[in-house]
This record gives sequence, structure tokens and C-alpha cells, in this order.
Amino acid sequence: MRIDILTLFPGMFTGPFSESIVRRAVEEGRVQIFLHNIRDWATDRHRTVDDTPYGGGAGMVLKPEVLGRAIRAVRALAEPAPVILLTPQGRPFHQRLAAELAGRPRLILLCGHYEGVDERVRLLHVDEEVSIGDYVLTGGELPAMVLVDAVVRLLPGVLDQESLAAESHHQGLLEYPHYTRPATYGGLTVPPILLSGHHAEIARWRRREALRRTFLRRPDLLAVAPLTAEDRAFLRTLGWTEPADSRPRLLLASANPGKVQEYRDLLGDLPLELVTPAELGLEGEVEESGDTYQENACRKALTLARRSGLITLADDSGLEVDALGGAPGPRSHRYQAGSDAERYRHLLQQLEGLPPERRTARFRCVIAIATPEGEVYTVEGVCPGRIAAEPRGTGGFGYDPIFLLPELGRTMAELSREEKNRLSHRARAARRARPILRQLFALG
Ligand code: 6GU
Repeated sequence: MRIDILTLFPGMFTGPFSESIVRRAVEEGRVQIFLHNIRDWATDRHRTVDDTPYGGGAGMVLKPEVLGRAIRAVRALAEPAPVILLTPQGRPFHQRLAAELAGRPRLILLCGHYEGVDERVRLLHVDEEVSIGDYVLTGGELPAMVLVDAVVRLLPGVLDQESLAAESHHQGLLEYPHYTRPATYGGLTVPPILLSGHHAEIARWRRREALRRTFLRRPDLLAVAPLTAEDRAFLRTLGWTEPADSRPRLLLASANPGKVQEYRDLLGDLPLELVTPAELGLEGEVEESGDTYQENACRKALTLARRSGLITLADDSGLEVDALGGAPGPRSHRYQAGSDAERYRHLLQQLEGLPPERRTARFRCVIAIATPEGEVYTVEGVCPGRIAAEPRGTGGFGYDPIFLLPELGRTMAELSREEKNRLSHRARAARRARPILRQLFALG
């Protein structure tokens, strides 16, 4: 890795980079570090690098032309690399970012100083801004050293893999306690398990102590740390409760991609993660053997809520044609096999010759929302219309191409996604389902 550092105080870096692990990494050629004095790019007699702020106020601002020249020149020395400005306004530095930066072939670090750099330098020349914590230092030099130290020790061959794997923050947890000889010190003894020679037991003890320490000192880390079921069980014995940080999941009980997309459009703005049975590896089909939409929707929602342990939304919908006594209705899917097109052609045949005023129909949708405990709520949406003389449009699915919305003069399959999401039976039912979802998920 190559690291270029732009600073007004290159001398500050000599101590930290000429000792211990960073020094060894440099000597072994695992990292090359180049220090560049920003002042070398000043052009006036006094080698001026800063100036007073426009608008007045305290402190000095690093001049844009000098910094711009310096950055361009350093960039050109080797392969392309991100320019990282060290500033208290940057994104917080943490182990994940260190690991990410350690994977790049080259870094350019720019140390801000005084009141900061001219805003246009940020906009034109800086790719990322990094801060090392919520406190103010006199300049970006110490933060740059911190960043270099954290990155260099992760480079291949710098440390042995075992010490990397065990240490604090590596797995998103704080580290377990360490002991070395003597066995008793200050009246305190080493935990006997560490003297037992049982490697599996020792690993388990260490994992638990790491979890305990993290829970006591940095419970915020547990929200993002990768935890096993066993970790979670142990943490619960300490009084930890599963954080409610990730969005709660709503299961959409459908295997029909068109329908799933409609629900994502209709409910996607709620702070919920919408998942499908397929995504959970669950069998999505539940037999629709009821006589009513209500029965079918409830059975589907309840069955899948129980199987998944998630609050589940299911629907049943159908087309009701008045001239056919309300058929196909909720039984439509069961009695007619074949494709959507075969089904609507069959229906058009049955209505052949009927004038428009006798072709009235409606789409009806019943949504059921069930909890794993067996509560279930239903809402209904109806979209009135007429059966068209012939199929039109390519959107939607099912009977959409032959269902005419008289006030628009278009079929359901000719509507834009926005129009369908405003007017359809499913959209109308979904609007009524929203307050129920808000209530069940306590969304306020
Ligand atoms: Cl990156 N720079 C300065 N000047 N102060 C800081 C910082 C950086 N990170 C925390 N404090």
C-alpha cells in the first residue's frame, strides 16, 4: 500500500512512524508512507498557506489555490486514489472503515489545520472526510496518524492473523479479559477455566466474557454485531433485550410477483420490511377452499403467520360480473385452470352480445392481516367497472385486460402504475389496511 500525507507539519509524524509495528511494516515494504509539506506549493515570497476568512471571524483558512496545486501534484505521483480529508466534520472513523481502507492500493490523506480548508477545496478535490471522534484537535495530523496505524496493522503480513481475529471490534464486540503469569496477583486469581486446558470450554468462556463486557460497556455495539442464537440466549440472561433497531417484518402471503410488486408500491412507505414466503423459504401456497374472499384471505394469513411467526398480510380477490350472478367471484381460481388469457377469453364468450349497460362488474379485494397468536383483521376494497368488449392493455395480471373503468375509458391493464395504485380494489383495501398495520406494529 502507498500512503501520501499532505500536511503543514510533516515533522509531527516522525515519532509515531519510526517505532514499533508501523516502522516494521515500512521496513518490510508492506506500506510506503510519503509526507508532503503543503507549504512547498505556496508561491509568494512568504510561502503563505492561509488567509483570513471572508465574512470575518476567528482563525485562518487554508487557501484554495495552494491546496489545489498540492493535491493535484500528489495525485499525479502514482495510481489514482481517494483524497481523504481529516476533519471533525467527517464521518466517524471505525474498524469497518479501517478494514475497507486497508483493501485499497493507495490513500491520500489531507490534514486540515487552523479553522479548516476553503470550502471549494472540499467540493473540488476531496473524496471523503473522516473524523476520529467527537472532540476537537488542533489539526488533522494526529487523526491521520491514528488512521494510518489502524489501517497498516490490518495489511497482510503485518500482524499474525490470530491476534487480529480475537481483538476488540474485530467481530463487533469488545475483547474478553486477558491474564498472564502469575496465577495470583494482588490477591486475585486467574479464572480456573483458563488453566484447565479445555480449548472449547475456554473459547466459550471468552466469547461469553466478550459479550458480557460489550453489554455492560457498549450495548450500542450489540445492535450491529453478528450474534448467534447462543450469544443471544446468553445475553438475555444478563438482562439484554433484542434491540428494536431493524425494521419489523411483514410477511406478504403471495407467490404472485405482480401482486407482491403492487403491495410494495402500496405499503412500501411504511417503516416495515416486506418479505415473501419464498424469501423465507416457506411454502407460500395455502389451499383456497372457502366460499368467501374473507374465509380464503383469513385462512392464508393465519396459516402463514403461524408458520413464519410474523404478522402476515394475505388477500383474496376476484371479479364479480352481474350478468353471471356474481361469477367468477372468489371461486374463480379454483374451477378454471389455464392461463389468464384463457380465463378472460372464456368470460368474454359468456357475455357475447350483451350491451355495455348489462356488462357491469366489480373487482373486490379482501385483505386479512393475522398475527402469529391467531388474531386476524380484515378490510375490503371494491373497484366498480364494466367488462370490455375485447381485451386491451398489457399491464397488471388476471382479468385486468377486460376490466373497463368507465370514467377513464381504459381497462385496468391500460392504467399506469400510479393510477392502478390509486384506483384498484387492492389499492382501496390496502388504504384501509394501513391503520391496522400501524396499530399492530405500533408505528404511531
Ligand atoms: Cl480528523 N481533525 C481535528 N482537527 N479534530 C478532530 C478530528 C479531526 N477528529 C476528531 N477531532
